[in-house]
Amino acid sequence: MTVLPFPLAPEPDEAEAEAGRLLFAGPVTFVKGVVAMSGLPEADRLEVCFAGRSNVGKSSLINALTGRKALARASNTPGRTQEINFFALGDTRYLVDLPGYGYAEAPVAVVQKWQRLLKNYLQGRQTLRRAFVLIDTRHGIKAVDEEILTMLDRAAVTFQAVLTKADKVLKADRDATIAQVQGALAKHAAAYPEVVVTSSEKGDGIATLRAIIATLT
Ligand SMILES: Nc1nc2c(ncn2[C@@H]2O[C@H](COP(=O)(O)OP(=O)(O)OP(=O)(O)O)[C@@H](O)[C@H]2O)c(=O)[nH]1
Ligand SMILES: [Mg+2]
Repeated sequence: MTVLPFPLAPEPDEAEAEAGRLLFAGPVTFVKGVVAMSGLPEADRLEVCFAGRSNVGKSSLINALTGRKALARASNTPGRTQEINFFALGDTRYLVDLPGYGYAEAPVAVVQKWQRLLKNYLQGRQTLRRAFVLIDTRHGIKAVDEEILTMLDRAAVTFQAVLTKADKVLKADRDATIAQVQGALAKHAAAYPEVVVTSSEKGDGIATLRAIIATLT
């Protein structure tokens, strides 16, 4: 059997799944919404962030992970998240909900401001341990995603591809997107070599992602 590079992340073992379950069953609190690099909370703990095109499902995924319906503001209106939102997971980790990229419907000056902040954050945050880059299972990796992935390579920030909204596609289409994503990741030095397929709606991949976050050191 040939082993594909960038395989799907394996199911967590019992200990990893339990670590994830316990971490996310504990307290999660909104810390602050940040609009400028000067507003970032002190870099005093491990941090993971959720990046991706506008409307890909970043805020929904944070809600699914934490089991809270409206911790992060999710909406059908693209461009919903306009700040960098910090959530404290216990006192050991920050979860960071980012504004989407590739969204063209807001005034240009406003969009440029978020995009600059987003890029400065992704390139300049010492404690950022992993960036989860969300990819819509219906669409795969697009040019705007490539731009961010290349930036993460240059900044040497490890990123992991997370497919979202898996409930919206048939298995054959899902498999085609997985293959497209695997091919695209092969060109990126900073790509973590496992892909996670999720549905915030149905719960697919949520236990796996919790375990990944809980076992990061
Ligand atoms: N069916 C389905 N819909 C989803 C899923 N995840 C998110 N959505 C929907 O997709 C839309 C966008 O979700 P958000 O979580 O707000 O997306 P976002 O990436 O935070 O968007 P911005 O903050 O605007 O960049 C909402 O209508 C969600 O209900 C999923 O797993 N399955
Ligand atoms: Mg959002």
